[in-house]
Amino acid sequence: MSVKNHLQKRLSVVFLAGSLGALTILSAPQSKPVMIGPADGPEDIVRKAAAVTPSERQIAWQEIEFAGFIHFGMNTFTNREWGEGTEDSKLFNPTDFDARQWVAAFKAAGMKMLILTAKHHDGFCLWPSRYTKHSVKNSPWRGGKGDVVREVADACREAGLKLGLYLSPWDRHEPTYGDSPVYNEHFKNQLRELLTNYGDVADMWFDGACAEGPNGKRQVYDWPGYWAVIRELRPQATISIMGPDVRWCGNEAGISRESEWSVVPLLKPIEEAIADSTGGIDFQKKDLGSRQALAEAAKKGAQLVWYPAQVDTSIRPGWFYHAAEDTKVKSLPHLLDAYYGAVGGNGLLLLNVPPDQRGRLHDNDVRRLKQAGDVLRTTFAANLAQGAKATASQTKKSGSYGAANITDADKDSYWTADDGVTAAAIEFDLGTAKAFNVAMLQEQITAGQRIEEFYVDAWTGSEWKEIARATTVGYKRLLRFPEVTAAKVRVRITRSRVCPTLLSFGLFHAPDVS
Ligand code: FUL
Repeated sequence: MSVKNHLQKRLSVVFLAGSLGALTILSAPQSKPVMIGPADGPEDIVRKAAAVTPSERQIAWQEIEFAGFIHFGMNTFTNREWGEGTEDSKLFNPTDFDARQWVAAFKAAGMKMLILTAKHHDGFCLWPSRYTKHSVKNSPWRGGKGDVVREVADACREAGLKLGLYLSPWDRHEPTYGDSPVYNEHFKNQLRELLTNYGDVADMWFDGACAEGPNGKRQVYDWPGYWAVIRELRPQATISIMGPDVRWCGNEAGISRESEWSVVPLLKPIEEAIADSTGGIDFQKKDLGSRQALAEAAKKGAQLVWYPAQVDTSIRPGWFYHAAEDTKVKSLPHLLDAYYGAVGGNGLLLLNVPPDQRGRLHDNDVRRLKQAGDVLRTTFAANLAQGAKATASQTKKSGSYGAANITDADKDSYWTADDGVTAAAIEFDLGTAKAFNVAMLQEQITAGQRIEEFYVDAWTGSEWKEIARATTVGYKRLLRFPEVTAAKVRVRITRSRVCPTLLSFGLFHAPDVS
């Protein structure tokens, strides 16, 4: 399979019009889908879209913001991206393995989770699985007694980083692959090992690559069965990409959409949609969740689900380590662009940094991670709008939804307007003139995603001047602009699906890195 075909495989989670059954497999606390159909008018559709809210596990996932990906395994030693599955286990032999070094470098970047390729497509397992010989237990590393998953899990726990695991369903080594029910059991067994023996696992990450096994038959994955194992053993874990909690953003280049809606329409229940590979919604589409996209889906009958975007990209051209790419580590501005686009665009940034044959991250990558972390820490150390006096043009009359909630230190209190009010302005009086070049908005996503268009203006002393504008906000929107000095700033929300909410507003000063 070419890389392109393979990518298409990953992204061809596509949806045909079909039965709209309930998500029986998914036990609480699962975000509830809301149905839309041809009888719904445009206002019904947006009202229903605004009523879709995230599950607890999706909120916890979103708060991670920035995570690190580790591609490490047989390919590291064969200098490949995709192994055949026929490689000798003895080739796996890191000379100076140090999971703590990975974790320290990720922490220095400000990442809060590490996702490890426990098994890539070649089938080599980084833990001593009982269910295959093709693993660390038959390698010379640590005399066959080593366990990469254990050392990484321990290092993450010590450092307070969440652990996620990538387990490739496509297994080019496993003889039962293609004998669908047998392989599905094998895969579930491996999942059980990973989810019971290593403490907490915050995310399971599945790629969709699929092929024929040695018997010449194409493997049919039992996605609902895999998910059920995860829900049973780690109910708080999210299931990413080929899963119901987190979707792929649609590219591997670290590029985010201008308008990233977490509520998207599916034309089938998600377990059918994931299993399907023919026609329908394509996650590479530019527009997944606008009013127009929703109206199109409603014509066919669809369910609206909370399905936020993950932006996965590598710090180098490849996912695995290749010495030839030591000089091709992404620049600091490039990484910051990916961060602002993803984390500041209602997504999560999953940045891959591959360890080398020593089992350590290369100095060039470590240095870059630290630089990125230093810049982000400096930028976000002080919110210049914290404590600013906030006044809204309209506030919901019943309850405690005042604009002061936006700039207070309380993480949960928020401002909202009365039902039916879909445009509003909030003024922030900073007290004294302050210089800033980054603005941050957050909606209260527990109440859904609502804002469709807004402007940020600064008071020049005699008039309001627009300094930034954007469409969606969702969990977080970050906007960069040339430095502005002002004592008063205003957010004008000009379009919202239903009355808007604002959880938080921030102004920051980012150092120049060009
Ligand atoms: C892809 C895989 O084929 C790549 O090797 C890599 O693991 C990437 C994150 O997902 O689909």
